[in-house]
Amino acid sequence: MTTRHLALALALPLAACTAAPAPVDVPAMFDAPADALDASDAEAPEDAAPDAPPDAAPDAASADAVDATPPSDAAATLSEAQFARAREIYFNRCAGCHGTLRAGATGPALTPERMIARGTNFLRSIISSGSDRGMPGWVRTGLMTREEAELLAAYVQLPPPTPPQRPLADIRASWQLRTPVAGRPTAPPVGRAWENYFGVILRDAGRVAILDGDSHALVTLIETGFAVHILRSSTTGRYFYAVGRDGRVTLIDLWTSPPSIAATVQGCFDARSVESSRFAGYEDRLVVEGCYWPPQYVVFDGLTLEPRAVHSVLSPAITGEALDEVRVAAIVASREEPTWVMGLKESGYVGIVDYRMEGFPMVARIPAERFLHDGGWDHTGRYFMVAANARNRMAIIDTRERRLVSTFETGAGPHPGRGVNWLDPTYGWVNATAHMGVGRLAVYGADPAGSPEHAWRVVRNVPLPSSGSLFVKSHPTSPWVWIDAPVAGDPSAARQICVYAKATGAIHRCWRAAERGQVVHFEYNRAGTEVWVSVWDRTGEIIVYNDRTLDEVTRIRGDWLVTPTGKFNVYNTAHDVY
Ligand code: DHE
Repeated sequence: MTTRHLALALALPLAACTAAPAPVDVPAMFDAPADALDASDAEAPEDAAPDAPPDAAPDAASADAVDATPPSDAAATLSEAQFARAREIYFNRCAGCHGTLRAGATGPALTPERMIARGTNFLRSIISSGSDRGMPGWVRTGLMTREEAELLAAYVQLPPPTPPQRPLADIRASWQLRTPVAGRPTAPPVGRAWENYFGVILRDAGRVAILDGDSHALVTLIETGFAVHILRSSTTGRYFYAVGRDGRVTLIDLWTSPPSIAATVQGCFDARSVESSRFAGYEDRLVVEGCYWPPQYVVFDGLTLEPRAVHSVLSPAITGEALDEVRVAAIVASREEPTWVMGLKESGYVGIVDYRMEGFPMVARIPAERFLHDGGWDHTGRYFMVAANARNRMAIIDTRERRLVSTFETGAGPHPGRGVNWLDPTYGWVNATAHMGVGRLAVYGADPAGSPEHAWRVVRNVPLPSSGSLFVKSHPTSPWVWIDAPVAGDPSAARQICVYAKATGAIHRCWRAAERGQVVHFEYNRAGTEVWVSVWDRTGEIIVYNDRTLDEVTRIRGDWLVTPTGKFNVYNTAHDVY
């Protein structure tokens, strides 16, 4: 056993992670620490760093886990077992925002130099209590014990370990075809409005629930494994593709009774995005997975998930800086041509993959803005609008001409999800983003044909009661835009919903929707008459609202409803309705 010294030993018991999701096999994924890593963080998003440490007072959520050892500000020594445990916690909870190699992106860089300068007390405090700029209070919300926070505070002061690559042969070895195409139903289930099914992610249960959008009843539970992040529909809607933080892709067939897993494969060790082939003639034929680690995209057969190709996306940044980590963030599928369009987070390029070509190569890399994250199409399906959230900007890509049209500032930490398209009474077609770091809905012009003078400029800055928003949502038939705030520092703000009125350009109403957890992410039913919202808590709920009156229709409950997050209606997801 080796011991990793910074200064003083941490007298920490290895705490069991009672609130952690089903474990992913992280230790197998990493090699020894890369002591020789370039720790330069000149381009890392410093501006996302919290200004001051929050109060480190212990809280009720972690009371059971309180260790009598007085917290120390001295740097730490971690035993090999502690290091392995901290590495797993980091991977499960922190890598998404701060990067596998800790070079920063949505969250600031956590390089050893910067972390040692911050000191153990500061680090323990911010890990425990969070910040009002989007950093969750992990101990405050009960998702980490104090011991785990202490371990992490030490871990981030040490050099990050180097994770392995994942070549096509390894991906192929993970592929499991449970039901060949010939063994599947040839017609949809009789008497089921399957195109109004919802796939609901039960994040920490490692499951996806399929619900009937007409009756609100549970249809079935699918064992998808660790922390599914999003679902996307195949173009016909028959299949859901689920992608998890462990890089596993699950193909769910909605035509079996009940819906079931047809195939699985693991293209990466860490992933957030998946998308199907949407161009005419390619419906349901191909699917692409965007990896966080390794830096690559993987193309699979859309009906079987048989791996077809893997391509690295590693390159220097648009600024010329060398990079060790480039993550594939949002992916959208064009209907104008057989391409996928993907934001390459750290490098700042938007890549275009032509899936009509042999080997599915990336045929264009458009310099846009660094730290690209989430986004979606404009109402025509020509422009890809993607948030560079650590740069406080939106970037607009013309996918037809394959060029950057504009970038513009919207506020601290824009996070639109897929965004919302609607016709504003003054500014023509617009889109909008709320923000993690400021209480503001920024409505921007997105109508270069009809209202060129307003296109790609913020036309309305609408104040919101708090920062901490992640998603906005609407439907073509709706008078409203729904806005959440799940990562607001104040727990009561994190349970709030606001509704913006398209007609008046102002907030119509805000209300507290739950008494526990965080209220997150919206999805409409197929008809656009109901909105589903998650109460993200171990005792979770789905609140269903009438979209016209904003009245509650029902609360879906059940002991299976553990930590519901994203919800995806089959029809709306297959048709990119947003
Ligand atoms: Fe997400 C979308 C990455 C945290 C729920 N999330 C996305 C996308 C990316 C991303 C790149 C766009 C995918 C696409 O369109 O192809 N998310 C990340 C992170 O890196 C981050 C910040 C930290 C992490 O460790 O993962 C992160 N995301 C979260 C959450 O904490 C959420 C609320 C709950 C969870 O599952 O962890 C969450 N992200 C979602 C959802 C979407 C999403 C529901 C899809 C929105 C949609 O309507 O399409």
